[in-house]
Amino acid sequence: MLNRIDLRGSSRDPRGLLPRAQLDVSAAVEQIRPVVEAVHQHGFSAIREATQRFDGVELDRLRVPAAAITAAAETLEPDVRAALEVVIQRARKVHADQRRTDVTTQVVDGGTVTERWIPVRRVGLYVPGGLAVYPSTVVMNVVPAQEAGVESLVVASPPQKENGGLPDARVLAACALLGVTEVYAVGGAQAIAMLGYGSDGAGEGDRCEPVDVITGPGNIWVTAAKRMLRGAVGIDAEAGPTEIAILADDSADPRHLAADLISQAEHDPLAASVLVTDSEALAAAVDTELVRQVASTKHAARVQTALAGDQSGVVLVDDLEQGLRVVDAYAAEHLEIQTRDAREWALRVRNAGAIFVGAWSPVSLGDYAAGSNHVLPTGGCARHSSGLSVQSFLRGVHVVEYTEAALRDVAGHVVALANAEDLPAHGDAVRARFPGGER
Ligand code: HSO
Ligand code: ZN
Repeated sequence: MLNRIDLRGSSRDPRGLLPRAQLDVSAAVEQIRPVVEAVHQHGFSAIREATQRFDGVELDRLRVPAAAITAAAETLEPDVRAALEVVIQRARKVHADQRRTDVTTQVVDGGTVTERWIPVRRVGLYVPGGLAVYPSTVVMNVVPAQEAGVESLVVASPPQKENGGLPDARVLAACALLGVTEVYAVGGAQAIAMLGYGSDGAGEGDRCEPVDVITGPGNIWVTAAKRMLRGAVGIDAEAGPTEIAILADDSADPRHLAADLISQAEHDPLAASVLVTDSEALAAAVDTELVRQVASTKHAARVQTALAGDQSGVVLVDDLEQGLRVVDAYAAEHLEIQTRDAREWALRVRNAGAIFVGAWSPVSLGDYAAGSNHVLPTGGCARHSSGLSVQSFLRGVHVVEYTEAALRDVAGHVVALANAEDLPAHGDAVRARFPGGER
């Protein structure tokens, strides 16, 4: 079922040899540009028009009424509520530990630099609709923002025809459980534009003030709009179709591996499932398992498409050392290590959005209930970016405070460098304070 990429005996750099979906975000930017610009110029009327066109929903207001959010929590199935409560509590525990304390460095006598961590004031959290609905993504966006101390946070999620033009009821219920009251029934590029530029609404109390940071996953149109807005607002790492890579040796259980590969393929026909192994026998056993398990999985059609797609495959390597180079080159959103001494191998990984160690830490645990965050970099962005965290909502601001003596002491060096850069006025700004000379 999986494409086979045999790198055994190859000493070439594995980058470029590995399967990966190519998303043309730049082309998508050109397609959504008119929508984003229309929302910027015309606000609500443009959002209404786009919502009618893309979601088939007639929006009569932007904001979800408070009563609808409360009602969604009240009608939530008890098992889903209990699960969300546990998941929120675990995520809070992990993200609370990510809070940063201000650090003051005494650089010299009388000279300090303090790094102050200041939360951004207002954030917009995007929760996608599409093939699935994602109350868990509400948790993964909201919890780090709240733990960072963000004072104003809003959620935007596409309106669902089946829910009377409101976002999915479970998404609303998750908002209620987290204490989020500002929710917009807007999705796609128009939601990102609304968050970034702000928008008027249908009348009294129905407007969206612009935010400082937008986070959260979405489809290619959402990603394109975020790319377009970057700079005007802060944006988290770009999220493309989900990916799982597994580094496994012959100690791994093929039934588990197949189940895990299927679990992420379930998101999207473009999702990537990649197995990297030094065991031909394991590769064959996983393939047999995939055929067996796909037959009985609910979303067999899209799973099958994802697994058979060019973006998925089994990569055969000589040994785990080469396997490690391969998974580092791939920089998966999710990387499972299912080998002997899994923890040792995991410690050596450099590039991955999140790492799942050993037989009892599947990706779907992390998707929901490990306490870790599931908004993670895809498409190789794990080489340079991290998943969503408290840090995504903080800015480190240097606060500089020197005394007269401490400035006098370093003045000559400032002047020397200012002259070297042919910016003498910089030096003069220091000299002006010491009319009789610095010494
Ligand atoms: N695997 C997705 C997150 C998710 N899975 C939400 C289930 N619900 C991207 O990390
Ligand atoms: Zn998932």
